[in-house]
Amino acid sequence: MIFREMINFCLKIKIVMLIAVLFFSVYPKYAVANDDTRTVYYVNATSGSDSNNGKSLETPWRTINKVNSTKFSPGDTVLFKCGNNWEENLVIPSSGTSTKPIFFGSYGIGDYPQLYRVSLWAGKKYVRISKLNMKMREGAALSIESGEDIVIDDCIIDGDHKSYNHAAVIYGLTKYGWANAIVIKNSKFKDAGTVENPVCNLSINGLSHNILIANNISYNASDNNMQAYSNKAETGPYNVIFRGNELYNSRKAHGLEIGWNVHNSVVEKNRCYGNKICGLIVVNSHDNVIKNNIVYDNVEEMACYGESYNNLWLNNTILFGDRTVKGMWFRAKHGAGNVFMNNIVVGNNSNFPELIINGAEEVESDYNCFYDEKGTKFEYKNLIYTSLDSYQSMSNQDIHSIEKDPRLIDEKYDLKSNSPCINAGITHLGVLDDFRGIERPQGVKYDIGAYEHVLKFE
Ligand SMILES: [Ca+2]
Ligand SMILES: [Ca+2]
Repeated sequence: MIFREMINFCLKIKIVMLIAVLFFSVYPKYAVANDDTRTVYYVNATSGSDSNNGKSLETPWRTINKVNSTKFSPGDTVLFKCGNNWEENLVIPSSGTSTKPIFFGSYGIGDYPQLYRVSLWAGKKYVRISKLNMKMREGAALSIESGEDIVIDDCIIDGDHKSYNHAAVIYGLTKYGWANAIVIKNSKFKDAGTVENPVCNLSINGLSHNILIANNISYNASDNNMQAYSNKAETGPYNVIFRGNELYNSRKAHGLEIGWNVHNSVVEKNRCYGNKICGLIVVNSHDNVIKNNIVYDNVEEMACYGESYNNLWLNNTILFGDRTVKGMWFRAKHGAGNVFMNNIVVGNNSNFPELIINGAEEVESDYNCFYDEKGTKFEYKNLIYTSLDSYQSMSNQDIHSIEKDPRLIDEKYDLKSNSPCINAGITHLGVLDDFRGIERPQGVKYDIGAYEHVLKFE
């Protein structure tokens, strides 16, 4: 008992440290140049001319080639006409400064300006890009190479069913340093690759850190919708946050893969559904927190593979759909420090297990709610148990967990006011709020699942 408390204490210290790291990271402040010295350039594919000065709506440039070959000053703004199409790549030619980023966006009304690849190569800094539609051609639709302080906001990143590369890539090159302080938010990723040559909608590769991927929608990638990945431990992405994204219908792989040498990262408040394999998977990665996600109707809902350790799986809501054959699956070679707590797993078939812990017996699983009206199933050390009671007594796991209908509100996955998950979780410093951002705990204790029930006085 004392040993377990010590582990919990160490975990808490670790979480506090992890949170401190995240808070003190420097993310871009979304500043947009707004002073009198900036120059605004306009680009119009139908009425423009590259012999114009580009500096007014009446005298726009015509081609992206003109943009690529111009040296911009900090604070400058380049706007492309909505509804226009360019069969040209945009190669961001200049960096801004910390107080005067360079801005690329659109003007007028209509569909976002459509262009081919947008590339930030060789460590561009202080760049803001919004309201552009980037299409994959001969390479990624969006490439960020060793950049710093870059914000992509409200863009469309279109894989266009091509497999030249992932639709969007973030990576570092030793020559130019780590990709650092990169934000992609409020954007739509879609249609990367073919099933014969699967690629991802977004891949965050080696030498990347302080990356925030927030409130995006990603669907129809042929491989993973999104992933963070490195083939070397020393270049593994860290301090990557996937927050509030909706990831669905990967055609061949997972919704989100934290795969290979990713560490000290956070996956929270995402919805992952209808993906070909897992909704959310962690492979050969460590010291990550996976919390407040809603994962449903994937073939395997959530999984932990390979040499993965010290990952916290907290307050997730996992629901089987018609295609689902596994709920939470720990198949780690070394499971030490993997904690599975405050999660809801609802099955729909007596043949399929809600929880599997095989080859990863150091996993600590407790304070969860399991339910399947057709029959729960637990697999532990390759033995099958068909009730929580028998699994508990043989494994000494999930001692405080419950086997009850969590009473979820349809479609919202919030808890009904008579849910047994209310105040049935354990206090965990790794989770300070819920799926919606409501502070935990409400009432006397933490709830189980992605939602913290709020008492209403009506
Ligand atoms: Ca079941
Ligand atoms: Ca509560």
